Amino acid sequence: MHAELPSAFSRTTLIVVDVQNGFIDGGGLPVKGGAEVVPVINRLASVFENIVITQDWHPPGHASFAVNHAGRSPYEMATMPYGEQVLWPVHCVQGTADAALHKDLHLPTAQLIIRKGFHPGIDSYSAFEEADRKTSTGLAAYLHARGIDTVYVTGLATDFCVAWTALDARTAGFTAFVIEDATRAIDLDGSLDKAWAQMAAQGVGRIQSAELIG
Ligand code: VGL
Ligand code: ZN
Repeated sequence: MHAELPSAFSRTTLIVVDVQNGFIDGGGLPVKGGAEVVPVINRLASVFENIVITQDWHPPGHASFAVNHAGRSPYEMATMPYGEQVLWPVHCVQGTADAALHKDLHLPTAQLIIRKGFHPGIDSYSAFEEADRKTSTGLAAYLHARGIDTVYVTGLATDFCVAWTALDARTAGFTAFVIEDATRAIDLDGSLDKAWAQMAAQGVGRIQSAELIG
């Protein structure tokens, strides 16, 4: 047996954020062009030895749903015990087709699915930490235990779950990139520009898939 040389990607993971029916046309919270990320992510997957998937996974009574706040409408702001929160249309309810991963995803080296947003009173955009900014998902410890130091973030939506995941990756000490053409945005009141500015300020790299897979 000869030792294998470590590949360029052995200390990296691809994070595939919330590529679920709920964020695709016809879903509860459709993101414009959401389905277009699937073939790009599938091509990227072929070079990654490690892939982590996230799945938005809400109970029906979740506090982020506008219907659970009397008289409130989707896309309004609400004050939660942990801070300001956008109220969303019902999406990705546990066990429904809306919460299922897109059927055309092909991710042979995916090894972990982080389900998030399952605590009824707390939203969770980030794969690392819930919106109360206290409750860890355990992802940072998992990646450290696997010897991973660099994350490439893809999926939906650029300005919410992708951005929060990339920012928290930096806070947890990882090198982090967002692969822009493998994401699509919701873009509420300038949220996309704001997210890119915040990510740039925290050292998140902004790259295109062609830089990794030519
Ligand atoms: C997301 C809003 C609510 C996302 C999830 O995946 O970006 N956005 N839940
Ligand atoms: Zn959600």
